[in-house]
Amino acid sequence: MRPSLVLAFASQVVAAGIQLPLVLPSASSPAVSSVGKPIVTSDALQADIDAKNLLERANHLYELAKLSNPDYSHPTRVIGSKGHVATIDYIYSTIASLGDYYTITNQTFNAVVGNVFEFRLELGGGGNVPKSASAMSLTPPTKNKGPVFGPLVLVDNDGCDQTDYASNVVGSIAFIRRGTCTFGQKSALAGKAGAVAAVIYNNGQGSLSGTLGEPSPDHVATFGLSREDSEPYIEELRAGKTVAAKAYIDSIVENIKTVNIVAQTNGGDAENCVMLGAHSDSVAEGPGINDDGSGSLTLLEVATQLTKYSVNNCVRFGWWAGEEEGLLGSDYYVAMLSTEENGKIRLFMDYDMLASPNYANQVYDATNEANPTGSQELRDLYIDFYQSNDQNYTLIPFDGRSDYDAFIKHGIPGGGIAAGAEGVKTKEEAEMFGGKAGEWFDPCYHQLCDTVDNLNLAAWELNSKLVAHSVATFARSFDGFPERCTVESESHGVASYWHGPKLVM
Ligand code: DPN
Ligand code: ZN
Repeated sequence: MRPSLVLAFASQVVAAGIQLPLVLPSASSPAVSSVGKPIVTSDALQADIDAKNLLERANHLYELAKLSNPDYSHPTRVIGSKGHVATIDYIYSTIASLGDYYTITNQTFNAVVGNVFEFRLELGGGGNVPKSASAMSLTPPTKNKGPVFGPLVLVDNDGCDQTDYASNVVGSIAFIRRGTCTFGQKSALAGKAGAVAAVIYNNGQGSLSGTLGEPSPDHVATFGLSREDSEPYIEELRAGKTVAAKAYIDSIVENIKTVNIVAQTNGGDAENCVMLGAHSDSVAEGPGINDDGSGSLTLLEVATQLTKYSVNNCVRFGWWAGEEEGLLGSDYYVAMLSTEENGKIRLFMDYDMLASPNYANQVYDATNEANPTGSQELRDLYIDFYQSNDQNYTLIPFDGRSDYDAFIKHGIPGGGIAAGAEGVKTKEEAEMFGGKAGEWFDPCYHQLCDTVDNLNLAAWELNSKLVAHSVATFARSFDGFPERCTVESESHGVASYWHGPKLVM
């Protein structure tokens, strides 16, 4: 491992330490297990995709999620749960059962998980409890997991510099405007300045919930609050009045180990790989059968069907853990790649949520202008697929909300599709795709009801055929697809509001 990678890793992700080296095709693997098989074609691999097989896998996955019931009182596949361990086992054993077609690698890493059990914020002498108050994910508890008291103190500017925290922040509850830097940075600066808790208020519409991200010993218990709920107190503070406040958070932040699984074909040019990924974990609140059981199972099914064929280029599948905690697994995987290994990945395709019940055919609007060259060619492949299947599609922001983020930030062309999460379907979209305008694409997003009943099988089958098409296309040839540029010349380190499913800024 090169020192520069260690540094890059340490500053980027929550997790640290690796138990198993990243092993790419082992020397002992048979060189080609696909000898004598026909070369894969898009039509053939697409024809192998059947909703019946996908549904069978989804039913099995739900049974695995139920293994968490004794600990969580409901089905979940959140990292650290029995349901997630069983998911990892299922993926591993399915690929292992395919014999020597793939080389499988387990990549274990440390992850931080948090749980907020209870919280309460009271503002003003009358003990007003603002409705929009939420505890940030990965927040530490208040002192001794009990209530703390202090005057609310308005922090200067956006609270991104230590000098924004005047001496009267000591012993106070720091009141900080959203913007410019991450929630985690604000919380740490407030803690360093001696605040007993922090409240970050929105500068835009609506409530504010997000994550502090990588834990720091300087973090203090931190809440998010809407602008509407904040305004009366900001006015009082600006008028020189004192606002008493009480904060309480009972939470834990703990370290666990979890696992990425990577399977690579033993056949095909190992210097030129097409890579695709999905996340194996769910949120704690539910079983995550659409998010991202659908993507994970599609990859498993495509990997299974692919074994009927030979490939010209290597195909590498990744199942990431800890996506819901902030893209931990994919961040870790990419950070651990040497420059040489990075250069072997010609492109990365992200498949997260393929079966949303009130679906839209969403293609990430990954342009070459803003992303590594080749991202746009991939985007256009998806557009062509939907068009040639007489399907409408929409372009959605490529903004760091899923596991493609680390790849594009490290120079690897990326893209993907999704069927939609908590976005609201417009009237135009209802005309394009059917379904209900005014409702979420996935009304069970991050909830207990993300079960097998939450899947749109027709959308899932079509999107799985799209996945098959993308795999077959690049497994056959990279002709016309841009060559990889060096990691350095193609790094895209622009800060974004999202890093995974939670706001960080
Ligand atoms: N699949 C969502 C999650 O893991 O929480 C993230 C996501 C949301 C991805 C919206 C795409 C669009
Ligand atoms: Zn997801």
